[in-house]
Amino acid sequence: MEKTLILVKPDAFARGLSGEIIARFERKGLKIIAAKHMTVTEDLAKQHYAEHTERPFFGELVSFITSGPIIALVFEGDNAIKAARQVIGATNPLEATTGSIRGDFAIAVGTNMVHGSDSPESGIREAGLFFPEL
Ligand code: YYY
Ligand code: MG
Repeated sequence: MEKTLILVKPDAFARGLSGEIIARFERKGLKIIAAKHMTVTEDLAKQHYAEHTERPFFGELVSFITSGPIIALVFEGDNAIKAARQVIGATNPLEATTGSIRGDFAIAVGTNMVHGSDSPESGIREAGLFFPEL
């Protein structure tokens, strides 16, 4: 079974949509195996988004994800990575389909509500970063 790290990002948390968002992954059939309320440190943000270090938006990405409290969760299930990314929708909320989290709740790519791991390997790596005890 695959693991995916899901982050309810600061925009979603501040808007009071955590419960709505978490419920969508549960309804899809994914199971929560770890969850916590936290604020991401700059160091953790840089490790988590290491693949984007050279991108022009990296600075904004790090400052946004560290800007306020989030909820970090690990969900487990068959094909958890693809299933979760389907629930989340495309990176640009304007291209995400209605019915997905980003399609329903977001407009701007920089504030797109949720993170989900993009491969089984990144799921394991990212889950380990946020939940070393797993
Ligand atoms: O995995 P996902 O979150 O859908 O997108 P990534 O390509 O991994 O980018 C991570 C994160 O960076 C994205 O959720 C928003 C932000 N971002 C951005 O601000 N501007 C872009 N052109 C691309 C991504
Ligand atoms: Mg990604």
